[in-house]
Formats: sequence, C-alpha cells, structure tokens
Amino acid sequence: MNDDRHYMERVLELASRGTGLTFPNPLVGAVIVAGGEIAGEGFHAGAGKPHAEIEAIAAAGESARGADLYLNLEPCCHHGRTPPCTDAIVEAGISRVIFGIFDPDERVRGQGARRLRENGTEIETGVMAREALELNLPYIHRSLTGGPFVMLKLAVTLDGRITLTGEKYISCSDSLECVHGLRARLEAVAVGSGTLRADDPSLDRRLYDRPLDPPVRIVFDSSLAFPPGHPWLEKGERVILCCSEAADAARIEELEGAGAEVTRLPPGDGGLDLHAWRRDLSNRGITSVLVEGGARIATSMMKAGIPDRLVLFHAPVIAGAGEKGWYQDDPPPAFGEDPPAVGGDLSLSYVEVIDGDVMTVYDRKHVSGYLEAVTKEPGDVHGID
Ligand code: AOF
Ligand code: ZN
Repeated sequence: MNDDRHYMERVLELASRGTGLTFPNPLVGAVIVAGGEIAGEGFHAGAGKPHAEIEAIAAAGESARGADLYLNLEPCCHHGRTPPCTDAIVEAGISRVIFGIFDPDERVRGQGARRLRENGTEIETGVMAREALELNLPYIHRSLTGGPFVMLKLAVTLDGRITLTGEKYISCSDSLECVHGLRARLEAVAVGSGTLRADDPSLDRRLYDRPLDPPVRIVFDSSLAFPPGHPWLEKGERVILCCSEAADAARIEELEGAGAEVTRLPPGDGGLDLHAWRRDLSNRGITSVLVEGGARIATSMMKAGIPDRLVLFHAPVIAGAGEKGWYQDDPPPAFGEDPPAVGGDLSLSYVEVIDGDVMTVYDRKHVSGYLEAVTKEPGDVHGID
C-alpha cells in the first residue's frame, strides 16, 4: 500500500468517529505527517465544534511546519460557525495538503484548494475518493441538491417477503448491527404507522459500537393514531408525525402538546404526497432519512421515485405466499400489460456478504454521478472569473 492510501485510511477511520454527531456537517478526519511520522490527528466531533484540521494542527504544534496534511474533504475557506481552515493551514506552515474529494458546499466548491494554492501550498486530490464519497454520501447529496438524502432499507426473504410469521427479525444479527450503523449515519428514521403498530420498533441505535442518541423518528400516520403518551415523547425525543390534511385539529393540538411535530401533507399516490414530504423535511433542517418500511410506504416511495438509495438485506429463507411482499403491486397488471416502470434508473452499486445474508445496494442515476462531481475540480482554477 502506498503512503497516501495508508494515511488516508487513518483519516477515514478518524472521520467516522464523528458518526451520528455532526449533522448537518460532514464527517471529517485529519492526519499531519512530518518526517514519515504522524505528528497530529483530529476529527470533527459536532457542528459548532472545531474542524478536523484545527484539532490536528493543535496536536502537531510546531511540527506542522513543512508537514503533509491528509484529509478526506477539501478544507473550508469560509467563516461559518468556525473560522476558515485554509487560514489555519497556511499559518501553521503546512506545505502539502492531500484530500479525497472536493467539498460541494457552495461556500467552498474548489475555493479551499484555490486559496491554498495561491498561498504556495501544494495540493493533491482524489486519494481514496470513492471511500471518502461513501462516508459522506448524505452530506454530498444534500449539498448538491438542497434536499435530504433518502435511503430505503428492507430485510427481505428470498421470495421478497418482509414478514415471517413467528419471527421478529428476518435477517441475521450481523445485518441488524449493520442497520444500526445506517441509523447512525442518517439523521432520521421513518416508518409507516402499520409497522409501528405491528412491531413496536425502538428505532434507536443501540447496536452501534458506541452510545448515540436516537435518530429523529418520522411516522407516516394519516389519521394520527400515534399515542400522545408514547415513550419517545415522554423522553423528550424528536418525533415528526406526517398526517393527511383531513386530520383532526384537536388531535394535532393534543400531540403537539405532548411534544410531537405534526406536518399535514396533501394526498398522493397510495397515501400522502411524498414529494411534499421531502420538501417539508428540508424545511425542518433534516439532512437524511432511513426509511424502514413497511410494504405500503416502501411501495409508495418507489412509485414516487423518492429513494436515492435502496438497500436490501436478503435472508436465505423462503417465506411463502402467505407472507407479505415488500412491493405491493395493487392492482396487479393485467395479463400482457407492462408493469409500471418503478425505480427505472436504479443500478447496482455494490454487494456485501453479511454472515448468512447478502446486502445489495442500488443507487439512483444522480447518486452514481456524484463521484465525478466531487473529484473534478469545480469552477475555474486559473482565476479568470
Ligand atoms: C472542513 N473540516 O472538519 C468540517 C468542514 O458551521 P461550520 O463553521 O462548522 O462550517 C460547516 C461547513 O464547513 C460544512 O458545510 C462544510 O462545508 C465544512 N465542514 N470542513 O474543512 C471539517 N466539518
Ligand atoms: Zn474547516
């Protein structure tokens, strides 16, 4: 393995320590290398806290002068909640900055790299870009589109069912841990009220490898059956209930009084208008959502073309026709009629074997295009504009 890859792996490891803590900010790690040795490290631990570069520069002290700085993301050059990292890098005398991907935040977009070059810092980009993109995919999506990143995840049997009578879980325990990892990476989790009633899920991150607060819970609940005395509300956790415009005003008041946020959505195919839902989440500042079913919500999501990524955990079991399929083709197309084109621009992104299960990850076309978007230097680097 070459040195750049070696140090970038460490950067990614450090960056992921911020998992679940940095919304709406990205995960960023930093490693300073002087004379072939790591002289300082850092990571971004939360919005408003110091950026990874600043932590690493503080740890390296004087040895940062003339050293190399490795980062997964282009350094910022703007005054946000914290001052620009580019200034700190120049001031510390770092001579070379190696980063994975450009920061698509419109306040950065190549200007961080440009600022450093103008100050005589050598720049290298694209090291482990694919991994750097994957780590911050929700952040990249939100920066490029303005909307939340929506991932639809389902555990299915070999015959595509999502229920198995007598079993709470279809997938193996390692897959379950993997799901808690997804919940940690995304800000919110969404389910339909049917799933909530049937499974009484915790929708927390308890199997993640360190303690994390639960994600924001979103429930599709047209008629507001959600109980105002639900433990999530009693513990003061954030809950967003999505109901129809016809929902009872007194019930809305009662649930809001119990601490829930309630959003009334216009009707859409199979229930509520999911495009309006996505806009509403954006207005509430939600950056990413893991949609965990059930079948009704999964089907509506697919029909409306909402999920940016689809993740299926396939368990090696056949459930049979008595169990529920994840996609509810209702009514089924007549013989000889083409099925509706659903999820037409999804393509396989990668596959992972997880103990006895197989995880397949499909991305929409725009998501597959992000690698090019974050590795190509944005704008004009020669200063003509
Ligand atoms: C970096 N290193 O560790 C992070 C960066 O509100 P602020 O000041 O924290 O700025 C947030 C923006 O800064 C965020 O949108 C992204 O562009 C960048 N985050 N950049 O160089 C870091 N967290
Ligand atoms: Zn910064």
